[in-house]
Amino acid sequence: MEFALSRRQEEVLRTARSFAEKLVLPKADGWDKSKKFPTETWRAMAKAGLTGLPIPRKYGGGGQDILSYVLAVEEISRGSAALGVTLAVHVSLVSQPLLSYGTERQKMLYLKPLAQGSKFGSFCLTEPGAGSDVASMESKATLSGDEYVIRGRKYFIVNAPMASTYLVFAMTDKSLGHRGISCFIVDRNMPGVKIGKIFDKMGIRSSMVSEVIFDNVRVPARNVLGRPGEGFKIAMDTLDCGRISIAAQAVGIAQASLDAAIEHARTRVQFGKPISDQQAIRWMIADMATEIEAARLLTYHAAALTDRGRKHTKEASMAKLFAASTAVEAARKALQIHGGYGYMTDLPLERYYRDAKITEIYEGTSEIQRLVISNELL
Ligand code: COS
Repeated sequence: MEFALSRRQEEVLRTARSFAEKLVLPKADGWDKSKKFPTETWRAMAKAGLTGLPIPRKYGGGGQDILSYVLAVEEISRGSAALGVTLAVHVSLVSQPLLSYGTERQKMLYLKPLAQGSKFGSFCLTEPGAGSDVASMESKATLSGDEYVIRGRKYFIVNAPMASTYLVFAMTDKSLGHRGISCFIVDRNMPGVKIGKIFDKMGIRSSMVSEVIFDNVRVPARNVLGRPGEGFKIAMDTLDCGRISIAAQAVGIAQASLDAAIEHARTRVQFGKPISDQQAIRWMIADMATEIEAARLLTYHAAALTDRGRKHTKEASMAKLFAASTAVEAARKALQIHGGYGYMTDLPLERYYRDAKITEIYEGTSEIQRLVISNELL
């Protein structure tokens, strides 16, 4: 078993870390407060080759492996979890399925600009009444000549307000249950695509999340991704990879929390000595560091399995489950170590706490991860 990163992976890690330290960390609080997506920084990420890292060069990407991409998501999320999820959704939930299931035409037309970062991608699966229970979706796509007509509403869709390319899941044959779901590539310019409610969120405030309405959108049949009826499988397969990137996001938030806690514990003096001399504080820091390392190893392991073309459903869910609770706990402890200072919005601790919570919810709640893990075991 080899625990070392390759030279290429180390290089990606260095690039992402330096990018995050120079261009993300110092600005993340401002983005959070203004609730505005940092478009300029995204452009700089594209220029640095971070928006298509695991996509082959032929399709505009960086030709790196999934582990390298995971390292980048972790580093970006250490600076801003909102920018981290924007990247994770763009790559894992849109570019990756286009790469795995797309035709050559679809890859050239849709994947390439996404990998180059000139367009945004968005994954339209969740509906107001269909969250964990994907197969209960109500969106419909009806074949009419050589086009499908899509009608439905998608909810809590990350990146939707600024996206140009949507992967949209809809029922093409309700009688077949999950086997009647198909996946479509929908262009923002197609008539009938409308952005609905823009959500105001507890955390990841500078990422854009909205409702998307598909009002009789006519999509050419050649824009079906994979085969008709293959949508549920594509969604599950995509989420297997997406969950690893959310685990990486959670590790990034947890690491940022630990970094802040160590710095504060060393410099804050109470009872005549730094609070890092108090056993209560030392134990919290030791537990945080141990849990973060375990979460990181689970995440890298799931990524490495993906790179080797091995099944990684269980490992991705384990990584996400553990990393998400580690992030929430690390953010809570770091805030506690900061005392009253941690509760104020002058410091980023309360942001870490708010941001960490969503990792236990999106791309499958922690309860769904336990369901997936137990299904795999039993
Ligand atoms: N990869 C490929 N195929 C998979 C799969 C995976 N990881 N997981 C399930 N499948 C297949 C099954 O093999 C089964 O295939 P058949 O058509 O041959 O029967 C089919 O999908 C249905 O599987 P299952 O019966 O387990 O589906 P359920 O409707 O019970 O749903 C869960 C399973 C709950 C795990 C799924 O709906 C899920 O992941 N929900 C959470 C959704 C989510 O993460 N939402 C967030 C949206 S993005 S923010």
